[in-house]
Amino acid sequence: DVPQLLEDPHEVEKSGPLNVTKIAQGGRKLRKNWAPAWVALAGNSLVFYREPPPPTAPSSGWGPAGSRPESSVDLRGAALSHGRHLSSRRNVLHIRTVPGHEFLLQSDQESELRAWRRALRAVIERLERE
Ligand code: I3S
Repeated sequence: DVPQLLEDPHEVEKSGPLNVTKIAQGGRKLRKNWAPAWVALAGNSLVFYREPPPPTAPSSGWGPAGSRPESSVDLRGAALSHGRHLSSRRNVLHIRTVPGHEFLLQSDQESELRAWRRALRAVIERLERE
């Protein structure tokens, strides 16, 4: 389902390119498949797009109007951890959601990954207080 956030770009807290792989689905381990993605953090969701938005798109960070996210996950109750034990790549972040979906996010830019970690932590903590 397309997040209602598409209509409310003000809720986008962060977006940008990351390398992503899903490593578990519903608690079941998956084979890694690293791929570049355009990732947006908005509301209580982390949304994955295959392509970045075109330069003509509003600066909200979303893909083109009506573009479909590849997938999205609910961050309510999610756990964040350093992913260094799960990958040989540098600057890796591990996310585990309540239903047991697990992702690794990676950037070659340490500052970028740190910014994502901060932003994700802030959203997860806000959801805990709600
Ligand atoms: O955790 P793993 O199994 O060492 O992850 C590596 C593998 O998934 C590998 O794929 P194949 O084993 O299917 O060839 C990937 O190419 C690597 O990128 C994975 O390791 P890193 O350390 O890059 O997450």
